[in-house]
Amino acid sequence: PSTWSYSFDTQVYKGTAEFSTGLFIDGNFVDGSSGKTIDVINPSTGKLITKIAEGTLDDLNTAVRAAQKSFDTVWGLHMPGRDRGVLLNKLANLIETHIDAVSAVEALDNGKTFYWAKDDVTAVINCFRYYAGWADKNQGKTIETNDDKLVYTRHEPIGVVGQIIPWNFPLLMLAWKLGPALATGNSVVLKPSEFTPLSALFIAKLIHEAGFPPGVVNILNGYGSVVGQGIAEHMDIEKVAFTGSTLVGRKIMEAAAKSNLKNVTLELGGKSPNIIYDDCDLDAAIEWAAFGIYYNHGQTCCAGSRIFVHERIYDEFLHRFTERARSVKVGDPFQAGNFQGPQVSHVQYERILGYIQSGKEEGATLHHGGERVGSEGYFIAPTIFTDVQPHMRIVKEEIFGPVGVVIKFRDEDDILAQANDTVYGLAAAVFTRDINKAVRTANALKAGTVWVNCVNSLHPAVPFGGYKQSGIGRELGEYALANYTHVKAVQVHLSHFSQ
Ligand code: TXE
Repeated sequence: PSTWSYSFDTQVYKGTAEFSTGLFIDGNFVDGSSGKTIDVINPSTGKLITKIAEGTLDDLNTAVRAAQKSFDTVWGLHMPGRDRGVLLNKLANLIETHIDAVSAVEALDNGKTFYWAKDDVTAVINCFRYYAGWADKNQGKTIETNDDKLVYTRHEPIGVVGQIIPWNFPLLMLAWKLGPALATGNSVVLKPSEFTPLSALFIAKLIHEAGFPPGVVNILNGYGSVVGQGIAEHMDIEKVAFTGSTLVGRKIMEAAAKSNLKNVTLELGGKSPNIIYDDCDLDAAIEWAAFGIYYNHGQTCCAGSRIFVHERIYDEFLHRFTERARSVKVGDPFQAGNFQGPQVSHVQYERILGYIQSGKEEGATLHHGGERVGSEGYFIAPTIFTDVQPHMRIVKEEIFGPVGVVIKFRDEDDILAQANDTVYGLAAAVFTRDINKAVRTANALKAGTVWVNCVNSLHPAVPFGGYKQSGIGRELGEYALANYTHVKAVQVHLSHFSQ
């Protein structure tokens, strides 16, 4: 397979990245069986960066066989957890050694700024180290029943697991998936998004260098409708973990049900409320609200896209929040000081502009932004809508762009009804100085995460996932280990026959 080599000569990073553009199967980079390729586009310019191998169903079968073989012979129950932990730590160290080059590749391919890409890669390293620590600590229990019985549980790896990840946090989602799966001894076939395949190939090279046995991690680029769907339908894949749209999440669950009833975990969309009470620290709340919706260009599943403000401070908030939105620097991801780069792809760019158009047509007020920035690439101005109604698409649907709606509320009852009026339930945030009100509100919100006086705060030890149509299961923390293990109960009868 071809090698891609790229010299970055930017204000924030100068250096070279080099890795294969093939499929990473059974410990080697190989060409795809069809010989076809996928174009990788730079979202800052709309121009081609390189081409990578496109995986097929044949390639998927080869990868699954390699994964199964590694699981049956050298991984799974054949390698002690301690040694798996050593490998995960080695991988984390290698990523740390190459942190600037990895971050630059992520920024180039995804469009997030180099600064924030490096923040992601730091979180990737922390995630692998966190799960390295779990590798020899995920133990079963002994359970008291009768005196003539010894009963215990074992937490056994599931086997070959499929993982399908999106483009908004290409590497972070890879780490959230691989970390717990490998710590618990599963072999993996992972499919990155066809929009952001490059950084995963870089990590595949480092996985090889770290010394993971061949077949334990297979990274297969390809289209969702082919390789992704193939993973969900595969009879020899025992579990599928997915992060992406709710639409595709449904397809995956359906495919799992129709094939081998594989275990499914899903992390899907959101329309998270940010609740700003009138007794909050307003300066801080404005900063957090802007971070909530404009961070990662709004392409965050937990983005605080519905900003609810108490009627007493609504006017002041809106005025100052608009100033804040105006000050967000949009532009070249490799220029220091820029906060927001381009949206990831032309499809997403069009989709977001479509939502902005729908907001105007449905009668909302486009209060700020709403237009393209510059004349090339997929840049969109930080945008604010006001005067919205609950039925409008910009209030109900996930836009996945830098578009927030600001909505008034009267009191606690009113805000809880409005905040929970959504099919999603991924995250929520509350801003107040009153601890009782904060906890009361947090308890009443139907969301997998509630942030108090902050937003978008993530930590590898803290579980993350959704209520309602935002998903099934929890990633991160100790909770994620359960996604990747079977619990086996062993009952040992200690005396002679008795019933
Ligand atoms: O996602 P897809 P898209 C939301 C967000 C965004 C919308 C569309 O609202 O605007 O989804 O984005 C793979 N079987 N999120 O269309 O298609 C695909 O190749 C199996 C929220 O890009 O869901 C990619 O690897 N897999 C989200 C992955 O699914 C399939 C992150 C995600 O892409 C498949 C991304 C199929 N039939 C988008 N079809 C979040 N929760 O963070 C596609 N894929």
